[in-house]
Amino acid sequence: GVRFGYSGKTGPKHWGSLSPNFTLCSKGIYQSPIDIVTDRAVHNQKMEPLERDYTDADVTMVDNVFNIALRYNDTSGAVKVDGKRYKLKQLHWHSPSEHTINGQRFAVELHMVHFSDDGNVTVVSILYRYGKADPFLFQIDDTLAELSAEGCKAEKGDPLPVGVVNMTELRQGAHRYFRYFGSLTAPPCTEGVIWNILGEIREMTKEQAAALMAPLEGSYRHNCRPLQPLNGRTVQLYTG
Ligand code: BO1
Ligand code: ZN
Repeated sequence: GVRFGYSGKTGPKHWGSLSPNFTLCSKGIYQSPIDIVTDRAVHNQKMEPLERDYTDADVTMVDNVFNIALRYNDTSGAVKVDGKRYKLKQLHWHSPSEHTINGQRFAVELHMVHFSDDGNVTVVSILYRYGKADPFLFQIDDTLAELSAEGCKAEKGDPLPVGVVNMTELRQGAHRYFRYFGSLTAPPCTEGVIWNILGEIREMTKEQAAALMAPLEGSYRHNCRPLQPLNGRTVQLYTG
């Protein structure tokens, strides 16, 4: 495939012209990420608490060149959005955060990418600031180190086994979240993605954040797409 980047000639400004499959990256009108202005978010009484039923899951870790992802299988559980089930397919990290809140950018953003049986996508996004350690990440420390150490030995995209991860932390905390309709934040920038951004900011240490980006080549350690225009969209807010 076409190699896109985050700076220079293959950077975000050029994504739309790198491949005919990427035209939405420049021509799309409902793109992600965005700045979430909390004062303009609209309370939606019809929204429900984000119901997630992830089970402890046997996952693999893959270096996608532009991020590090955990891959889940069909039995790992799902999130329910507007009554429809979206199965967890993969999760990955961006640093610094792609979404901002009232102009504030955070250290790391976790994207949990889900698909419905009819191919629709919803992402649950969790923002992190530097602080105390995130226990979820203890479970993948060793595999991250292994991925970093492998260097040229492993083919990019070859999955490494992680084993069973406990999903308790990632099932919790959606008493308050923002929802809006946007796109994938990386090529092909496909629209129709339902974004759910948790309102509660979590913490991880600087070392944990660095470990998440360490296997990536230099320029990909800053894998955040610039903010995209809102173009009249409203951000909805659920509070418990
Ligand atoms: S993100 O969560 O908006 N940063 C994002 C960006 C790009 C993708 C996924 C999430 N890419 C897509 C690929 C599909 C693939 C899917 C799931 O990821 O375009 O081919 O099936 O891994
Ligand atoms: Zn992402």
